[in-house]
Amino acid sequence: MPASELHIYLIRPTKYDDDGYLLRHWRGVLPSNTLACLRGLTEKVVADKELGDVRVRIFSCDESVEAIPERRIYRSHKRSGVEVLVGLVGVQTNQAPRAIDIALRLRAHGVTVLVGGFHVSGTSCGDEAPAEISTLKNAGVTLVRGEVENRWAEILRDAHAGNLRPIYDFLGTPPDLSDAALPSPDPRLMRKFVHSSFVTMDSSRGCPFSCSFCTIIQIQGRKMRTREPSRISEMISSRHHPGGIDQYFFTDDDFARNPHWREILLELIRLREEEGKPIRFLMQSDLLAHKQKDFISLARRAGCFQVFLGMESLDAGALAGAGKRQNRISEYADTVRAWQDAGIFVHAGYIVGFPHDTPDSVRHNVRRLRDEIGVDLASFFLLTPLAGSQDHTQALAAGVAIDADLNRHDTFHAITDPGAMTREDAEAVYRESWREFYSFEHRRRRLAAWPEEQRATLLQNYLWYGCATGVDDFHPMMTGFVRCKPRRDRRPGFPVEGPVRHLVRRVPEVGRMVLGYGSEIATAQRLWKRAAEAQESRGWRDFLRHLFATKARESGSLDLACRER
Ligand code: B12
Ligand code: SF4
Repeated sequence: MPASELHIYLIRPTKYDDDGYLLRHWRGVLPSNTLACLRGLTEKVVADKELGDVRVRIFSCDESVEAIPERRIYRSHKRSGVEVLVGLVGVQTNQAPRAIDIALRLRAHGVTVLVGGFHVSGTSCGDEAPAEISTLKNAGVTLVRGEVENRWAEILRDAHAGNLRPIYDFLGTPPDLSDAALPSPDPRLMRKFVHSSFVTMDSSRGCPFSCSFCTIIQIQGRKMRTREPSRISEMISSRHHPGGIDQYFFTDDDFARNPHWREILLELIRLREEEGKPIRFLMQSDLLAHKQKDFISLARRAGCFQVFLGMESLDAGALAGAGKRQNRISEYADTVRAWQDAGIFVHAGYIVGFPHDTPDSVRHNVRRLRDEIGVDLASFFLLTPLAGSQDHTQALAAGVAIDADLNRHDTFHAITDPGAMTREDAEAVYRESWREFYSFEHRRRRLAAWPEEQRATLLQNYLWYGCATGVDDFHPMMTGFVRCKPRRDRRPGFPVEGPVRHLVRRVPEVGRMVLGYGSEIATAQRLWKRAAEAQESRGWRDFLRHLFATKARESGSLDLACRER
């Protein structure tokens, strides 16, 4: 007889570091949108009574900031009348090894496990499936490929009836998103992030372009699918309250290609200007967006404070080779200026390791990105043939030697020998790129270009990026603050150290971390002072006031940047 209670655990696995320890922090920075999406979908299934009278409990866990409640899962699993289902969500390729280890542990206790996300979606799950997928299949784990909007109820019904299929494959038939359940961030989890009032939201999915290194187009498609603008503003409006949510990360890969961008921005402007809700957000956009009439000005009025632009390279051959034809290097500087003039920071995505890149050409171009193009922030990625991308298919077909350890497929490790460089050269110049770009002088110059409110936000970003790359030695998008290393939960193949030995390892590490943070904070203090000298001088106490103010700071006003140039 089917159970009368269903306990659904939605877990975002983390990844391992090179020493086999979990990558976990006391506080995270960027929350998982996939986790919030699955939670929203599950809540809707329950609200619509799609599972009849079954009592459903939902628990979400982000392993990058907390431990998986394994004991609680096993206890629920043993209770009669309770069915437990664990969904490992948003599993990217670099998280696949960790996801497999969790799945096998849970399966050994007989718990029902499902795995979804970009790795499963981007990898063949049929007879020719690679080893990691076969391991999951053989262990009785259910694999879910593609998006589950409008399909989650069906899967949950199958689970409840004990009829889960080994694979649900929705790839190639992406769902309509117009009225789909909205992401629902868990308030308990939000408190584990530095900005507890900051959440994610995807207003559209898909991308019309065709870059060869990108997985998105193969999985979410090239046709844009979008949520109804009214639903987005309804949600933002209802969530926004003192102590609630006021900062958003629109995770759309290209917000400018959302056919409803104008309506969404106008709705946000109405919320800000008529209802006095000081919403702020950051978004991703393409390099042509500034040519869309009103796009930048409306984005700014709607509360956009940072835009992420996928510049990828300053080598025209690299862009052409990767099929990124929409990027025109000769226009980069003007594009950046257009955003900055509107009062929006520009954050460039930049890839190291294209076939023609050499250590010298990378160094040269990173300096150009910093000095000529003048972006405020940059995130560097090593070119990686990620599962689901055209580059991956081609590399497999060409027999390219790819590092078999998926944990390293995180764009922070070189997993092939990129063109003119060895893996070691590529990793060395990659790490140098972070240091070169974030020179003291560049940060000072960019900070001085912004008024105090925005300067504080930019300095927070510099602190986070400095701590991630300089102290943790990880990509900022994977890190948070204060690294934790649970002793017992180590990657299979690495020994679990005894308490004393672990202490001997951790004490100097923690010491170095404290000193590292201290040095980053001291640099931030100097930067603040030096940047402020160019303008009306304000003290360090003002910076701290801004730093620890988690609520929106701009109270609806549009303080346009005064610039140094
Ligand atoms: C926002 C984002 C982030 C955020 C948050 C992550 C998140 N998942 O929300 C942050 C900044 C943390 C991040 C970091 C990174 N990211 Co990222 N990120 C994205 C982005 C732009 C949007 C994610 C999103 O919200 N998608 C919408 C959700 C709803 O789609 P989804 O995840 O596929 O989930 C749906 C289905 O897959 C399915 N599903 C998923 N899980 C499950 C589980 C179950 C049980 C079921 C039933 C269904 C199911 O249902 C969901 C709803 O339909 C994607 C690109 C994209 N368009 O998705 C890249 C993307 C996921 N990221 C990517 C990468 C490479 C990274 C980084 C390695 C980059 C870096 N060097 O730092 C790090 C890794 C961090 C880590 N170890 O966790 C790659 C992953 C490719 C791959 N094969 O691994 C992507 C695809 C972009 C790309 N370059 O191709 N990322
Ligand atoms: S890299 Fe960006 S622009 Fe290129 S296809 Fe992917 S999402 Fe679109």
